[in-house]
Amino acid sequence: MKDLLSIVSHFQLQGTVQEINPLGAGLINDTYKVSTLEADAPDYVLQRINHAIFQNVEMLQANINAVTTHIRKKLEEKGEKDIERKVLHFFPADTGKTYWHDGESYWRVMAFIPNARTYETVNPEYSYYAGVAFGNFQAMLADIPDKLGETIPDFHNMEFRLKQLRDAVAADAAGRVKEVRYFLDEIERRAEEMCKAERLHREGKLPKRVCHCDTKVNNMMFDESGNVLCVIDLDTVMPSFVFSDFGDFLRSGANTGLEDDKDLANVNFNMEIFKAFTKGYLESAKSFLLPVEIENLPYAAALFPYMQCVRFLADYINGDTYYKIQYPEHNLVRTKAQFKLLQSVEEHTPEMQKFIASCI
Ligand code: GN1
Ligand code: MG
Repeated sequence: MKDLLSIVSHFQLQGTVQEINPLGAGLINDTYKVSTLEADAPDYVLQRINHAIFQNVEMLQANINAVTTHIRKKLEEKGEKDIERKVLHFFPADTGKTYWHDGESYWRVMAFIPNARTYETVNPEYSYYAGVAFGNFQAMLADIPDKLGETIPDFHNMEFRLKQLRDAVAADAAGRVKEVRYFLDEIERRAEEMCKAERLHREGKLPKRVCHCDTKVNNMMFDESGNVLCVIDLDTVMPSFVFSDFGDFLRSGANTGLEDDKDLANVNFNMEIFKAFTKGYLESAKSFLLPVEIENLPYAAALFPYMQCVRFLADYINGDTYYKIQYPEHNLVRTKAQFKLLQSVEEHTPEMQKFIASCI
């Protein structure tokens, strides 16, 4: 606490810090809530940026600054009220930058959004709102004047993720390859089909747009009555295929089980959630989506459980160097759950295609 207090003291904040407690369930950064004593002083969120993963903090914060500034401007133009709860607000440190380097770690502070919450699971009604919100998020960023950098190069590039997995298999650093052969074979069987987006892009048929790239349900804030306030966790906002945001939401939101469910019978793809989310997303994104993007939304729904399966498995094989784990087999359990989800998505492909056709 004392160390955290001294870190907070480098930021230009109002009020006296009363306590600092862990917040949220992210797998990458460490997040804390900073509560202030005075009723009229806001509370804050303090985050230690995972510098091993986000190696270019300057670019990271420049991207976030560009995105939040642009969204704030859009909200003002629309005459929205309560803008402070609808877009993240980062505070400068005494260096003038929106991060502070303590010699080892990088830290940043944003306003805590009051009377708002995140969910780990959502019902169809909330999924519909989430669909509208992520579509709006992409629409608002369609004309951002700044050129955003790739904060994690090749983040959602499926060819690159497969290469990482293959490299991990070749090195077999933790001696785990022999126990995961089944999953490696299942992954390879689908590899060509799953790299379709990269191919379409090379052929000039599929554009990159500014996307959020981490649209897990728990990266969205809702107010007391269930309205979406804003999208959080902006570290991975970068140019990508729209499939990123569509697919990654469903990967978490439409999973009837947990991302790391040990009981695979719990894990299935919930078509009610799919339909509600897709309806909302198409309502707000239809105006800018190309036919090739709309046609491939069922592919996107499969791509993200697949990609996450590849990423969790690569991390397991590497000896758990990327994701936070709670027990030694955690990444393998996650791999299995994502693979089960993928199989369920695959079974629902014709139904998804039919539903999308009915929306447009
Ligand atoms: C990570 O930071 P968090 O927990 O929201 C990861 C995502 C994965 C997700 C899996 C920078 O997101 O890409 O989909 O875990 N973020 C990064 O739960 O790798
Ligand atoms: Mg998060």
